[in-house]
Amino acid sequence: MGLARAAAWVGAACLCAAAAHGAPDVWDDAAHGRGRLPRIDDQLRPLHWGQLQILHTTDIHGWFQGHTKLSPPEPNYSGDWGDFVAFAHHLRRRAAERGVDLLLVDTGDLHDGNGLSDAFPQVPPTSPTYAYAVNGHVSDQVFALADYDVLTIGNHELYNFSVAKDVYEDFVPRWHGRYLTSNVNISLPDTPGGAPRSRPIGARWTRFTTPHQNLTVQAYGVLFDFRLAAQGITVQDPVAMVREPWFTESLRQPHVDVFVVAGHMPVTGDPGWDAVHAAIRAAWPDTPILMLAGHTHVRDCRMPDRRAMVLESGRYLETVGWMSISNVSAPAPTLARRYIDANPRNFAFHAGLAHVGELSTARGRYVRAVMDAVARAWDLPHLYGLVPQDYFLDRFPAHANHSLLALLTRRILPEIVRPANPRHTHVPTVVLLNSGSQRFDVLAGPFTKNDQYITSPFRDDFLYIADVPWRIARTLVHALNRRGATHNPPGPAQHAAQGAADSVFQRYLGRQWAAYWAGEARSESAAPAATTGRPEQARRLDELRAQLAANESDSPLLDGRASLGYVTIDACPGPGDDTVHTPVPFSADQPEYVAAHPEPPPDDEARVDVVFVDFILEPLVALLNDADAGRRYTSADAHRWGNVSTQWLYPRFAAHAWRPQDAARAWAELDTAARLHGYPPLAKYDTYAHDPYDAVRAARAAHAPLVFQPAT
Ligand SMILES: *[C@@H]1O[C@H](CO)[C@@H](O)[C@H](O)[C@H]1NC(C)=O
Ligand SMILES: *[C@@H]1O[C@H](CO)[C@@H](O)[C@H](O)[C@H]1NC(C)=O
Ligand SMILES: *[C@@H]1O[C@H](CO)[C@@H](O)[C@H](O)[C@H]1NC(C)=O
Ligand SMILES: *[C@@H]1O[C@H](CO)[C@@H](O)[C@H](O)[C@H]1NC(C)=O
Ligand SMILES: *[C@@H]1O[C@H](CO)[C@@H](O)[C@H](O)[C@H]1NC(C)=O
Ligand SMILES: *[C@@H]1O[C@H](CO)[C@@H](O)[C@H](O)[C@H]1NC(C)=O
Ligand SMILES: *[C@@H]1O[C@H](CO)[C@@H](O)[C@H](O)[C@H]1NC(C)=O
Ligand SMILES: CC(=O)N[C@H]1CO[C@H](CO)[C@@H](O)[C@@H]1O
Ligand SMILES: [Zn+2]
Repeated sequence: MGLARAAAWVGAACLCAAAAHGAPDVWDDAAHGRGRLPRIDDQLRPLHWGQLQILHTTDIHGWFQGHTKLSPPEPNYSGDWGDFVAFAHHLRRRAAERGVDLLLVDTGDLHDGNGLSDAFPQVPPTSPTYAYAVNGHVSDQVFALADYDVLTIGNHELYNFSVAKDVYEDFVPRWHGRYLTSNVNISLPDTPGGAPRSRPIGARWTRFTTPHQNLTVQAYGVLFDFRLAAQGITVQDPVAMVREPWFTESLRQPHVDVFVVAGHMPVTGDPGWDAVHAAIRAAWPDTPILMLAGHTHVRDCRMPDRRAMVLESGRYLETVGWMSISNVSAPAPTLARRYIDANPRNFAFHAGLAHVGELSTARGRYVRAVMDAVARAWDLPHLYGLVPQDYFLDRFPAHANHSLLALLTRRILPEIVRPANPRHTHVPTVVLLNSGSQRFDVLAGPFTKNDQYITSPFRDDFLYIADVPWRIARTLVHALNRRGATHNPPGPAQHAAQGAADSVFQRYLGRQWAAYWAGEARSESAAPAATTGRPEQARRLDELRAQLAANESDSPLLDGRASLGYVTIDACPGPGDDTVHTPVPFSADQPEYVAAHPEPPPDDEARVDVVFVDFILEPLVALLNDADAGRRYTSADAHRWGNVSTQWLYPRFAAHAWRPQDAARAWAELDTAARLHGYPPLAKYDTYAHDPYDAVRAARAAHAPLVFQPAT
């Protein structure tokens, strides 16, 4: 019903989009075949089945169409929502065959980060579909084509009141009491024009019985102590929530077999989980507590006691988490977890299918058709250009050729932002950008409107302050970086909250990389583990960074080693990742602010224009006043720097430097890179001059028979 309504609306949007764009360049992933299958020699670790298992997703952020780029490790995450729906279907069937139970749990942040959730067309308030023109309205309906058992809300559902209201009115009802918000309320009038009344967005808690094992499950949904919600939303600190009378009362039940808590809270470093765990334990000393976490985008797990586990399952539909428990009522139940790489090959393996072709289901294909229709209606495949090589957010140091920050400072800021104002022809300019404005790698291959939403979703305009002496202007980027993360600039709430979550994710990557190199050092020298103290790890890491910076095209880690991906170190027993990987290289050398300086540098006393993203206006004015005793700066000195915003940097640069006529060269480079990483060669580009992705389809077909090598 809801979907039909959305479909009608999408249809209407389709007409406007087609009319507005004439005959655009289009890159149609759907028509060209989806992402590539993973390497066939990967070793996979099976799932442990118990009496009750949970399939967990979190922080999908709109990535329902999966990862379609060819650069490693993206093919690991090429599964889309259709594949996931099919996977869940096969697992439910397997569970039924075994007479055990499977629950699907999601822990929020369903949108913000991908075109399918964010690129909805703007409509005027008079339009009948105005209420649905909010982030996530349509993609939530795509999500709801999977049948979840327990869900909860994320902070991204709460920054904008219209979005939260849409979740409350349109999304929560379809879950019939299984969408749980134990500590999040929304204020709305009961009747139009009435006084607003605060009430939980979902149910506070629920109980149900599983169909096969007849287990009584009691469930809650908790958000971390989030302070930046829109007005009209109240989030109660979980530490206070567990002292509420309703919570204590909910624990006075005659019988519970298992507690399931869905929480948009990180496994590590947040007091929320310990509060919830302790409160349940006080009333139920022996009952298993299964906790599903989110928010920091990492894979992480720990066991607060031997009958409790808390699991966080990554982000962006890269990871599907698995938690299982057997001997539920025994004194020592067995708990297990797995992080599944979200691709059709791994899904087929875990579903016990002989062939990836058996994964697909009618519902899965329907899901894909719906997503393709939405994507086309919203013009997401619109092709801006072909990116000739990979540019990474944090795989290389910021000065390396494959660093996205280097691309920004060397090309995009000077060639796109600087010329946006004719002043640049007679006044030298310094252009300042915060690296947090970049949300994802820019990878080789097609750069579409969808990629615009992925890489640079925030819209920040550029301002400038004129007549700043060069000797002052040239120090600004260092001064901004010195202020560091402890002084988050005022600005859109997402910037600050996201910055904190991102740094946890970066530490997660950095740890894998450091541990990997410490391990390499050990095995190569056959030295005992004693040499692996932190300083040693740090030294190896520095060596490696230097090595990578000296010759980026070297991939010391790839010859004969496992494919790139997550190598999670968590606090639960045994290895967690379902695929044996080599960690993705990581460099911590990523300044928070970068600058494009005038070339050649002007004289010290020359006057320059300082151009910067609008939300750092306040700190920038403060820094200028600190540095320049000769002038009093105020925000009134700042003016708009032309028609350019962070959202449009890549499309404009693509039009200027990445035109599709470079496709042949780009394709050849992609092919070389893919072969370096262990893929079979692609077909020659000229065979596919009009349809390079045909080659992907061919490569995919060649991989179709699965050869699994179970890990030992
Ligand atoms: C919330 O979202 C709506 C719909 O997209 C938009 O019109 C509005 O400006 C947003 N509000 C804020 C405060 O960003
Ligand atoms: C949430 O709503 C309930 C029910 O209306 C109310 O009793 C409670 O005080 C509210 N909590 C907060 C934190 O506003
Ligand atoms: C299911 O469990 C409940 C309570 O644990 C029990 O009362 C009931 O008899 C059980 N039903 C079946 C069919 O075993
Ligand atoms: C369940 O418990 C029994 C006896 O307590 C034990 O033999 C068995 O190995 C356990 N099963 C699992 C999967 O832990
Ligand atoms: C980086 O790119 C520049 C310009 O293309 C080139 O001259 C230089 O050799 C490259 N450096 C490395 C380390 O590849
Ligand atoms: C960098 O690596 C490439 C490919 O392995 C090699 O051909 C080249 O000689 C290396 N350059 C340096 C400076 O080591
Ligand atoms: C500003 O830039 C955007 C994006 O490139 C473009 O669509 C729009 O027409 C421009 N507006 C003006 C007034 O030039
Ligand atoms: C399981 C899986 O998807 N493996 C792929 C991950 O990405 C690497 C590239 O580093 C591929 O080679 C693997 O096949
Ligand atoms: Zn998130």
